[in-house]
Amino acid sequence: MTGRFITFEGGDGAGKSTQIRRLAERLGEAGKSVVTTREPGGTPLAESIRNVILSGGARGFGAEGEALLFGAARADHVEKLIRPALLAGQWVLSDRFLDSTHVYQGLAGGVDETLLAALDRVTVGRTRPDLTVILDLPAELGLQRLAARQSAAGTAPDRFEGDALSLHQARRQAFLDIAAREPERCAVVDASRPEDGVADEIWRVVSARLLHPPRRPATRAGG
Ligand code: T5A
Repeated sequence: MTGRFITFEGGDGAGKSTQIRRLAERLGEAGKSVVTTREPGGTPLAESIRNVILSGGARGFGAEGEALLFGAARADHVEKLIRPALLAGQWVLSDRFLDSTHVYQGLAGGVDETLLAALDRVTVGRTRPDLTVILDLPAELGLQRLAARQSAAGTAPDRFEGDALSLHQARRQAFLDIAAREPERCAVVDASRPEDGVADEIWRVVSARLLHPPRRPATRAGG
């Protein structure tokens, strides 16, 4: 695969959609062909599963059943959109991916990690992110931003946004734990700052890790 795969993760209202838009613009100016997408969703089938889950219609299945639905949506998304785009050399920016399932359904939702790891193998195989940007901010601030957006648009919180503050806080910590375990893949960015500062830091991370990575010292054959 010649393209690059970047996922954005973090709590509700952290600014993922906003920052994906900003990064897509900058990568486009740098001459890259970019595809932006989201989870759950990204294909017609996965978008229909999104509607069922986020409306709360699948709540009765429990966290395990919801994890299977997220997995089914993801398998379609990877097969029909993400993998073909990467094979065509495009940069794919996804609003959420595997880590969201591990945090929302796993660490904070109680679904067994062994089951989730098996689901990952079936749904995405070796199509894993080159970089995951974790937008970190206090849960209260993310919820305030969402409340402001919802009151302006006249919409209501979805299936997960309406959860207790303590659960949102546990999710924030769970994303930070993933970043601590996988520092080579993940970069934590302070998302409590104004939009421009967050965008600049993400650009620095993408430039350093993917656009202009440091050259590895040449190894001598033989010796
Ligand atoms: N989920 C998802 C699971 O449980 N398991 C899974 O496997 C997956 C894939 C998805 C839900 O599903 C759950 C997680 C989610 O709860 P969603 O609607 O896609 O639902 O929800 P989010 O991914 O959380 O997206 P949101 O739109 O809610 O938040 P974003 O994208 O993080 O934030 P954004 O950019 O829309 O910004 C929110 C508001 O803040 C403002 C924006 O203008 C906007 O109004 N804003 C800022 N304000 C001040 N300073 C900044 N720096 C700002 N950045 C943005």
